[in-house]
Amino acid sequence: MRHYFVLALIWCVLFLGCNVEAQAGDLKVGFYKKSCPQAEQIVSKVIAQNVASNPELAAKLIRLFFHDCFVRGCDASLLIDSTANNTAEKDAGPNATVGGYEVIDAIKAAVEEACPGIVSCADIVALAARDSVSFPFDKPLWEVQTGRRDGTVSIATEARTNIPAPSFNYSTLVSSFASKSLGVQDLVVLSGAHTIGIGHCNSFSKRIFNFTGQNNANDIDPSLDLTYARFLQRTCQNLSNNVTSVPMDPTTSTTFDSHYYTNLKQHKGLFTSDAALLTNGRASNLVDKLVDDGNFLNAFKNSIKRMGAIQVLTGTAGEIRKNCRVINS
Ligand code: HEM
Ligand SMILES: *[C@@H]1O[C@H](CO)[C@@H](O)[C@H](O)[C@H]1NC(C)=O
Ligand SMILES: *[C@@H]1O[C@H](CO)[C@@H](O)[C@H](O)[C@H]1NC(C)=O
Ligand SMILES: *[C@@H]1O[C@H](CO)[C@@H](O)[C@H](O)[C@H]1NC(C)=O
Ligand SMILES: *[C@@H]1O[C@H](CO)[C@@H](O)[C@H](O)[C@H]1NC(C)=O
Ligand SMILES: *[C@@H]1O[C@H](CO)[C@@H](O)[C@H](O)[C@H]1NC(C)=O
Ligand SMILES: CC(=O)N[C@H]1CO[C@H](CO)[C@@H](O)[C@@H]1O
Repeated sequence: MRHYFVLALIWCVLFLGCNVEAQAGDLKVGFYKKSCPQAEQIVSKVIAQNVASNPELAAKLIRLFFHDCFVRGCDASLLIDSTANNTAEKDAGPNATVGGYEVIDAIKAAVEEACPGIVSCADIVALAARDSVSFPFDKPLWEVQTGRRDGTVSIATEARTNIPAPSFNYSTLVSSFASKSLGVQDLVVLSGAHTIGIGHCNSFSKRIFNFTGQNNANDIDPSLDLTYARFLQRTCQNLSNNVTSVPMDPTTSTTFDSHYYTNLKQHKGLFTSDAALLTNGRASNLVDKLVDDGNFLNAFKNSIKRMGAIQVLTGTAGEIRKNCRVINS
């Protein structure tokens, strides 16, 4: 008896087989092969229809996946609407600029029509992120494991405490990712998603207008390229501007490539959290390697798979939501 316990414990420690990742192993590629063979095709079709006319959607959807996974795991809790009694994750500050919910609804409607009650919203989010980012490449950039089930809890304050802020430094970023069983490599690689999409001025304006509390046009974060900082100042105008946005990768803002790392090395990372990746030797070495496009895309495959397995609900846990915005009654 005791023997088995010790063996189980060793298994647990060696393979992180206990607790948080206990069910991650239950995910697999092609989970719906028998139960809903058209599922993945439907997702990619609806995504193609939407992304073709709206390339910015890819950034929205991969960010949606990240914000979902970092709060209660990848369980589509971010999709749940607030009710009279509950302020949900999507209505928390960090989610203020998350988008793409309508496209998830459209996919869910199409999938429900083909196979009612089979495909989880959480899996749709994971597939939609992959397919939207991959669309310009005409081939899937990474493999998506499926078999996630949907959570039944969504609490705004949990988004505030679990989503890393753009003001985070290296050590707070590392602990944020560690709390989701992700390492330094994952942090540096997944931050590369900032190769697409936009950031609003108020996410970085302290760096260009009020870095040390002087609140003047020369109070600029010294880790920021000065010419770039001046450009950002002209674009943003003032410290409280929350309407203007800038591309995070100024040169190739809709192309999913390794250019994020090139920018970083030129001190043009937009957020403190981006610049922070150069403040640690190990992370900075990784940045050097990831400047190579092939290295980046390969590493991204692994890290996004790990992100997609955070605290997943599988088997009979959770539910398959009928409407991604509402917990089944
Ligand atoms: C490392 C910690 C991270 C921090 C602090 C962070 C923070 C932010 C912030 C503040 C924005 C801009 C929001 C706005 O102003 O509208 C943003 C945008 C974005 N983030 Fe992150 N992020 C992080 C990691 C990630 C990860 C892991 C992914 C995906 C794998 C990701 C994907 C994106 C994308 C694609 C956008 C652009 C969204 C759009 O264009 O609407 N981020 N992030
Ligand atoms: C809100 O809470 C009240 C009292 O606890 C309950 O009667 C009501 O059914 C709840 N409404 C919803 C929409 O959950
Ligand atoms: C990082 O930020 C945390 C929280 O704001 C702070 O306590 C810590 O001193 C900072 N670390 C460094 C190295 O600046
Ligand atoms: C500038 O930064 C200082 C120190 O962080 C802060 O006390 C002050 O409120 C900021 N100024 C404005 C206008 O937000
Ligand atoms: C800051 O700049 C934005 C964009 O130009 C503008 O909408 C806003 O009114 C300005 N706010 C202040 C306080 O000047
Ligand atoms: C921007 O800031 C203004 C003034 O502080 C606020 O009323 C408004 O709700 C904010 N808008 C967004 C999109 O956060
Ligand atoms: C899309 C969405 O629901 N955004 C919400 C995020 O949270 C803010 C509050 O901080 C709401 O105002 C937004 O509506």
